[in-house]
Amino acid sequence: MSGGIAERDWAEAVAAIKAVIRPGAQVLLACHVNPDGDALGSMLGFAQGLQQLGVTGLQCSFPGPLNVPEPLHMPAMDLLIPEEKAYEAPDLLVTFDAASISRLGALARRLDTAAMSIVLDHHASNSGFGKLSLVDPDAAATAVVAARLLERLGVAFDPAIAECLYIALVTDTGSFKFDLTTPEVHELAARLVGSGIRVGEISRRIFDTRPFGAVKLFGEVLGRATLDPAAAKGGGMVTAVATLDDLAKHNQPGYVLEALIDSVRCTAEADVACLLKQVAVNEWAVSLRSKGGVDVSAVAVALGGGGHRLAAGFTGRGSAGEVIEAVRAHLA
Ligand SMILES: [Mn+2]
Repeated sequence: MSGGIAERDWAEAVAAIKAVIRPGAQVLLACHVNPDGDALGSMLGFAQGLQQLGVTGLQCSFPGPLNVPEPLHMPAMDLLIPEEKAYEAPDLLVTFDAASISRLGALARRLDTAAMSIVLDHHASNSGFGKLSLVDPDAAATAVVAARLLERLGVAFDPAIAECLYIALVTDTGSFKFDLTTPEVHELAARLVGSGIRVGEISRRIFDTRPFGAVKLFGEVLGRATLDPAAAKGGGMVTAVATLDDLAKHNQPGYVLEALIDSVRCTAEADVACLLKQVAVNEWAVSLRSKGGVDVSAVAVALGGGGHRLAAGFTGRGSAGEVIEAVRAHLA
């Protein structure tokens, strides 16, 4: 279970963590801005594993306001502290699911001040910005890497740890449907489920619960979706645009749109799906998906973002039409 990560790197990570199992040690865990299930779940699962080992002075944080969307509420959220309160110079910093320094916002400064830093991630585009980087692009989730390290440390998956890691795994694998859903993923899931967590309840909460206003909102945004069969070298691209006005009209918070890409990307006639979620005037959070014909992370990286071959994103600036045209041009 080395997963492409060198044995000496695992050993160094284990040693770095054992070194902070002592009173007074300051340990800061950080995940990326606007955390998703994997970022938050791998971080909070790992945090509880460290607590089980006897690590005490533990903080968890991410950049920006500490708002966690309700579907992602999970155990150990009481460990979350705002970025301003994070240790200035922790003994150990561990980052989760952050593909680049910019994804850590102001917390990135701790990479310079921390005595030791470990980067846990699975993005191929990760540049390895920590003193030690455990990055496995073949891992379905950062939680897979985090779980390997916890198991090497001898941590037992209790239900609270398991729930966090399971949420990370189930969200990043699209409920065990995506390409990187390996036997190892299912074996890890089996160990997590074996702790006694309730997978039906977790899945309902995360994937199958949505306010009626969001159902109507989805219908409206999907009703305006457009199909461009010539885009992506003839593979086809489907595009949908959700504006702040759409959210306001249906009185919905932005996070309800996270699930919308799944309804867009199922379009049979398009290899590429592109969803624009308005953040501000002329600013869009753009999600890209491919069924395999195109490496959308290359497009996202070219436009200032990042991600995986089949799922990536970037921040688009300009009108919706301009942003879509930029994506089209990079797919041509
Ligand atoms: Mn991830």
